[in-house]
Amino acid sequence: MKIIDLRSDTVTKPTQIMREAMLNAIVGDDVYQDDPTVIRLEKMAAEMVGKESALFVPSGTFGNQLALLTHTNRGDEVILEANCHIKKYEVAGAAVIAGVQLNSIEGVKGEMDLSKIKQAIRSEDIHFPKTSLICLENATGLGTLLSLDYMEKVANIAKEADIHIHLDGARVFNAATALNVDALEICKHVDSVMFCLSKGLCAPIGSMLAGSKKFINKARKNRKLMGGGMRQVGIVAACGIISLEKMSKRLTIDHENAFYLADKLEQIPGFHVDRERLNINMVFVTVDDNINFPENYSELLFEKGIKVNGYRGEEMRFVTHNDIERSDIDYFVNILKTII
Ligand code: TLP
Repeated sequence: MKIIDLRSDTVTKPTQIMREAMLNAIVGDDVYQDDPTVIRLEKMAAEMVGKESALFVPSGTFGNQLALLTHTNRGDEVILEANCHIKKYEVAGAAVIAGVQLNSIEGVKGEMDLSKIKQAIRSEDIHFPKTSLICLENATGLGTLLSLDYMEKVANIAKEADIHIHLDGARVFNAATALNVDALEICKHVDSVMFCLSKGLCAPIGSMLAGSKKFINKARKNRKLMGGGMRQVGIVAACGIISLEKMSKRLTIDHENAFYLADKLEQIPGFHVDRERLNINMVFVTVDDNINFPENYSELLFEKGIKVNGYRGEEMRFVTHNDIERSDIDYFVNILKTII
């Protein structure tokens, strides 16, 4: 039975072309910077986001935490949105690895108020930590987008205060697709960007951290410190090249499938899609209290070959990706109707 997995786009399997590329990849020792496939991937990644250099890292979390470690000094303060991945879902890595304090601002749809950012930047005072970084996320994990105009305004604030900006661009190619721009238009407003190859872009492993040559040289050493110096990793980087060349160009299909899924879910009485957060490949749904929604619904769906995250009475998230077709969506919605 085909498993239809709507939990995340992290579940995507490498494509047949990726599997063949892995088999044929020319490799070397990447800690010696000897792996031609990694070198090619890093060059391509840097160009696509308009930065001087890029570095292959094992995961998105690794790339974000490496960026924090490289941009800051211990005891500095970082400004970011309260619901962002770095704050919420990275196991307090910022405290453990970079040793920084997070100053989070509750945003609206992932967007921090500009005046609140300005207020959060510390002045010179014996009591205060130094504000050394602002982190943004685009697309956000809430399914929303930061506009180019907003990003430019944050960049101007940061420039004035001589602070760097790091972008968690785990889904920057989804953001670029939805905003109908090149990823480099988004990334020109930040000093560093992390983006994932292993989500909608289907690589089995890996993310990229990009920035200035100086920043990436420093990050390369910090990557070693964090245990992320990998050896014949061209075997995986070969998939990343296909992610960038090919898979980054097909994300519209996932987005259109998310809209299709949203339309279908809205036809179920008592189901509500958050339309304002329907921009990329994520559909957020709430269900009216009076709907008889079985608590073990994810188990019931799994019996029919569908994987979703467990329902805890709050919002549900369904994510479309390369392994989800329209017929899978039809099947899922029909099964869902039968169990409620
Ligand atoms: N997000 C995962 C979970 O960790 C929540 C998901 O299923 O969406 N930044 C953003 C915005 C992310 O959404 C994620 C993963 C990461 C960073 C971390 O990437 P990985 O999983 O490669 O460490």
